[in-house]
Amino acid sequence: MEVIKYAFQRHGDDRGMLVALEEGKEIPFPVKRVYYMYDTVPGVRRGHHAHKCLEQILICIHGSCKIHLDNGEETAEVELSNPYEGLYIPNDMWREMYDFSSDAVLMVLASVIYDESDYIRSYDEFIQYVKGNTHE
Ligand code: T46
Repeated sequence: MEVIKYAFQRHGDDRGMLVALEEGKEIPFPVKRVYYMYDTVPGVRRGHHAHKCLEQILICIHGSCKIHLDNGEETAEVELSNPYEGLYIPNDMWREMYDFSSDAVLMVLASVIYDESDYIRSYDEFIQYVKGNTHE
């Protein structure tokens, strides 16, 4: 599986660091929504779903966490531990977020507004859905 992880440009000077993200430049989709999670309970695993029509970039702006990706054929584990790194997650990708450090803040840039009907929350349904999409 091709994992798309960005290393955003860092603007550093003697005052510290700054990362700037612009739609159409660093972010390859219109940003319609931003959300973030923090105070994650130790040992918890979040996500456990896929989306039919949603592109996202996950940025762990503080602390660290890991992301499990599954496209129905292959899986990958990705660690996010730098505030200048972004993980791109396309449509049709099962995701789980885990191993959050106690200080983790995971910010997500999303291409569409929140829509519960876009979620596939059953893994079996996800597998059927991606098989259908590839006409196997
Ligand atoms: C995803 C991963 C990376 C909203 O009201 N608006 C929102 O935009 C979002 C994302 C969530 N919510 C509500 C819905 C639930 O009552 O916040 C609550 C927690 O959401 P959820 O259980 O879906 O959170 P995660 O961490 O399992 O998944 C989230 C996103 O939902 C999902 O799209 O890709 O982060």
